[in-house]
Amino acid sequence: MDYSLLAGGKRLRPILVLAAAQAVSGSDEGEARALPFACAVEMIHTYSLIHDDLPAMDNDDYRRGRLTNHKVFGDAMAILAGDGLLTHAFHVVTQAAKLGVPSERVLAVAEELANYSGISGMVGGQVDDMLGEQGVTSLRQLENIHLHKTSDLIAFSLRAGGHASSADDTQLAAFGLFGRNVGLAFQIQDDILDLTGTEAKLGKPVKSDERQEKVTYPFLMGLDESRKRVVELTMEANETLLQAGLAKPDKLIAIADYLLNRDH
Ligand code: GRG
Repeated sequence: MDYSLLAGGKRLRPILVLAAAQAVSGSDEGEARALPFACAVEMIHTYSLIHDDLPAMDNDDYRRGRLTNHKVFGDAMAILAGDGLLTHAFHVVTQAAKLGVPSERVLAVAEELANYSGISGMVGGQVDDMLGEQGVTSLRQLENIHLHKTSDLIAFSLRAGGHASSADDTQLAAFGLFGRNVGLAFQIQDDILDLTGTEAKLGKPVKSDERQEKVTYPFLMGLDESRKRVVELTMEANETLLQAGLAKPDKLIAIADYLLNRDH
């Protein structure tokens, strides 16, 4: 569990939890109360990466700059490390009550964590992805997979931060929408960087019939349209936040802009 959890990674989801808590409360105190939710979402994210890397799924050898969990500890221990992180995340969520988060908010976060990461969220998205691996042909199908695989956990992160600072329903809804759009933009940007990285290595454009077997946004929309979509989604996300009556949305907006301009 420690090997993968402490391997690094961008920590995007926990950072979003803390920034959302601060956006509502306008103070660092909001961030401190949200810390258990931030840790819990990173545990869920890390478990999903460990399981996704297994031979029965994506069969990857490297993750976060080091050998994947199963390459070092074997498949059985990697499955158990994922299971352990998934279960422990819910324990960690409950600890927020000891930091002063009202118990009805802790309960709401536990319920949302189960929904956003579970069968109607991230796990459901992974199932659709695996079942449709050869058959994804439309943008709508692709978008639906990424809304669950990627956006749901990001939307959860924002809403959890909001709950820690007792956000109202309008603010929670705005966080959900911001997370949806930023998550989608993040995924499209990932696909763009994958393709442009490959092209840079090859020193020539990759033709559509030579592209990787996976259907991606640039594959379906082309590079220029994909880049435009990332900008549109980010602008829409930021607009949503500015209308939600937040005390201090600056950090969240800066994160969305940073993701828009990232090159790795
Ligand atoms: C196995 C239940 C189960 C789910 C797997 C997260 C996932 C679902 C699969 C990993 C593959 C993938 C590309 C998913 C899309 C989400 C995504 C972009 C994950 C990588 O997140 P980053 O870039 O990773 O935030 P770091 O390492 O920086 O935390």
